[in-house]
Amino acid sequence: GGMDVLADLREKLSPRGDLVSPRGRELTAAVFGKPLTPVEVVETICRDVQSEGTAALLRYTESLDRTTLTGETLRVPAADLEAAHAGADPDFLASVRRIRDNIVEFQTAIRHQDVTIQPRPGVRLTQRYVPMRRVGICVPGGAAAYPSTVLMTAVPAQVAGVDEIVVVAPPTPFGAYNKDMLATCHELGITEVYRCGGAQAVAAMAFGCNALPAVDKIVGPGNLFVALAKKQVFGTVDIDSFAGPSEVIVIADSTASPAYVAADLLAQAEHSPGSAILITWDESLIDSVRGELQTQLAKLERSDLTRDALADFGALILVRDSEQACELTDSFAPEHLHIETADPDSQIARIRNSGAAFLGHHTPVALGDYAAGPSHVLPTGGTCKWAAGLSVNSFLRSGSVTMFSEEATKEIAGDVIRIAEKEGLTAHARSVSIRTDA
Ligand code: HSO
Ligand code: ZN
Repeated sequence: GGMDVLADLREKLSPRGDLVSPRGRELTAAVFGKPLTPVEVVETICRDVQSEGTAALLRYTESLDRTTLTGETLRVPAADLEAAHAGADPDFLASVRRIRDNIVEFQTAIRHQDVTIQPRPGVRLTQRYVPMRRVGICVPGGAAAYPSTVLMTAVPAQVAGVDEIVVVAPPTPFGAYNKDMLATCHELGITEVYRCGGAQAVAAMAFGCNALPAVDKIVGPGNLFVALAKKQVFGTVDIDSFAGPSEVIVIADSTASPAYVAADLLAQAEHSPGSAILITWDESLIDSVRGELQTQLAKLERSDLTRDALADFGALILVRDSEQACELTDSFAPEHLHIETADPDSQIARIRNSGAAFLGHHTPVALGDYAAGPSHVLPTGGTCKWAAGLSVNSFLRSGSVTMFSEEATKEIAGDVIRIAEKEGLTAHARSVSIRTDA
C-alpha cells in the first residue's frame, strides 16, 4: 500500500542513511587512512578545526576539495566580486534585483514585531526581536551552482537586520568560482565570501579561526557532511534545519494536466538526489503521467541523473480518495507539497505537515525555488512536523523586557513571596519584601 511505499522512501531519504557516493567514501578513506563513517569523518574534522583553526581548515580544503589556499586566498577578493558583477549578464542581474524585491516584500510583511502590553497600571511587558549580529550561509557547489540559495538565505537575513553576512562555498566551478553566484553576492552587498565548504567550513564558522571569524548561526543547504557538521556544532551556534535531499509530494486529480504533473516531478528529481511522489485517486492519471515522464525525461539536460533519482526516490501512488491522499501526505510530511486539484484549498486545510505548499495548476514549485518570496530553504526528511522553513524570523532572537512601578510591585509582592517561600528560596522573597515592607 501507499503507506509502506512512503515509509520505505522516508527511510531511504533520511540523512542518517548512507548517501555518500562511492567516490566520496574512497576519498575520505584515503584522507583519514582508514574507512570512517560519515559521522566519524565529521567529528574528526570539527575537532581538528576547533583545535588547530585556519591550518586545519586549509588542510582539509586541500585534501578533500583538492584546492591549495592560504589564509589570504581563502577569502574571495573584493576585485573578484566586482569583476563577476561587472561581467554578469545584465538580464540576470535585473532578475536578481526583481527577485530580491519580491523576497524583501514578503519577508518584511512576516517579520515579527515587538509586542508591548500594559496589563495593569505600572506594569509594562515587552517581547522584543533582536537581529543576530553575524550569520554564515552555506552555498552548495557540488552538482550545480545555486545563486538562488544566496538570495533565499541572505535577503531574509538582511531584512532581519543582521549586521554581518558570511557566505561559504566549496572551491569548485559550481561553488566559490561560480561567476553568477559571486555576482549575486555583490548585487546583494555581501563582501565576505570564502572558498571553503563541507564540514570544515561549518566547523570554521562555528568555532572561528583567524581566517574566518565565528558566526552566531549557520544556515543553508549542503551535502551529508555539511548537514552532519551543522548538527555537530549546534549548541556552539544555532543552525537552521537538518537538510537532506529535496522532496515533493504532488496531489493531483482528474483536472490536472499529466504533462504539468510530470514536469513538476522531474523538476524535483533533477536535484538528484531528489524525491518526487505523485498521490492521486485518478487511476488514469497514473498511466498518463508515467508516459509523460518517459517522453519528457529524454529531452532533459540532466536526464541520466534525473532518471536515477526517479528510480531510487520516486513513486506514483494510487489512493481511494482525497481524504486518503491528505492522510498519507500528512504522515510523510513533505518538504514541498504541490496540490494540483480542482479545489486545492480544501486539501491544504486538511494537511498539517508540509514545509511549503503550492496550490493550483499554475503554481509550480520552481516559482518558490526562485522568485515568489518565501525562502526555498525548507525542512526535509519529515522534520516539518516540528521545524519551519527559513525566514526573516530565523535571524531574530526574541527576548523579554519587564518593568514594574513601585505600586505594581507592592500589588504582586504577596504572590511572589508565597511561592518563593514554598521553594525555600528566602533570598528571592527578601529581594521583594525589602522593597514592599514599609
Ligand atoms: N528545491 C530546492 C531549492 C532550489 N531549487 C534551488 C532550484 N534551485 C530546495 O527547496
Ligand atoms: Zn528545486
